[in-house]
Amino acid sequence: MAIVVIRQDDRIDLWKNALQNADTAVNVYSYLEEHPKEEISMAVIWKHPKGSLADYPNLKCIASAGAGVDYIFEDETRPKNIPITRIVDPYLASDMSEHVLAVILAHLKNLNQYKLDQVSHVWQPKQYMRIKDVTIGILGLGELGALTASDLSSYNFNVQGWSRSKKDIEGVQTFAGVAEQKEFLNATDILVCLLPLTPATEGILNNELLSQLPKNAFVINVARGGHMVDDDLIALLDSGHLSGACLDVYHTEPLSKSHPFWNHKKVHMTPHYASVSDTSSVIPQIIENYKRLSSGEKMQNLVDSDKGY
Ligand code: NDP
Ligand code: OXD
Repeated sequence: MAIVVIRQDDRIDLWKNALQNADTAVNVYSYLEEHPKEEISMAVIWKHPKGSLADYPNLKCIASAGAGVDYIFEDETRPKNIPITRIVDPYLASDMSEHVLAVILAHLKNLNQYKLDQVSHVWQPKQYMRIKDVTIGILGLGELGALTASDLSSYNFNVQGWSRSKKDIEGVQTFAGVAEQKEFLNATDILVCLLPLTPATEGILNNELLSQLPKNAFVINVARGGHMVDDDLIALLDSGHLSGACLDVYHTEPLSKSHPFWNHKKVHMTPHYASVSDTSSVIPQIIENYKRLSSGEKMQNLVDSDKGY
């Protein structure tokens, strides 16, 4: 049994070495080096080249190096009927919560506009908003959404959240399912998307949904680009229905240089870096799962393949 690390970014050696250092008894390979493919039982992957998982005849587990697993289900050639695990980690959740807080405060206090004004040498004081007057609505109350919601509540924001099944989070008003979505949206000043990307949530941030937000609402998408219908967002920003959007994720990453988001004054962008798996924190859970896989025990942080998250 052995582990292969498959990812196309410059963190592949970091991941391989971190796994190896965590347990020197385990054989860990990068998919870019010569390695015995029939020995591989676990693939630790992040946005792998489609088709690459099919190279391993004895693969028993696909371990996502991030929280999201949409890119795995998108690979039709992946081995089906083997478990998929994902990352659930306190730093991944708290980093996301901190990112969302930073974006919200920058919006309330007009910091993005002041930066643009500075570049143009414009002195133009603007009305700011107070935390107590703002209602944040979070789509998705899972590992990241639930912490973000309760952290924002502890800062005295009015916070509400929407998920598939009903939740009970102190200080947060919760809504569930399609039947309660409208009430949730109508009262949301700042919408934060923290849903997984699945067939049920693809394109959910469309004209129909975003139009149900009050005029001047602000949208934050830190989940996946596939949730957003880009043209609908731009139309609602241009019509003045939405006051702005802050995006961390895009349909294609990196975003193409010609995409209209780059030059849109109401769109603020970060490069899919809201919250990133920290190897020192997440490697132990992957090694623990590898040991459980080797001994036939149930692994942690399993993905429900029927739900797709
Ligand atoms: P979880 O699986 O823990 O939570 C998902 C939440 O979404 C759950 O509350 C779930 O409801 C809800 N949900 C799923 N489908 C639906 C639906 N059809 N209708 C309503 N609610 C739904 O995910 P995480 O919190 O760990 O992560 C969320 C996403 O964040 C990831 O999938 C990833 O795409 C993104 N992410 C982005 C990062 C970045 O840097 N930008 C970093 C890390 C993650 P229920 O609880 O009822 O099942
Ligand atoms: C993740 C991500 O899903 O980084 O972990 O987007």
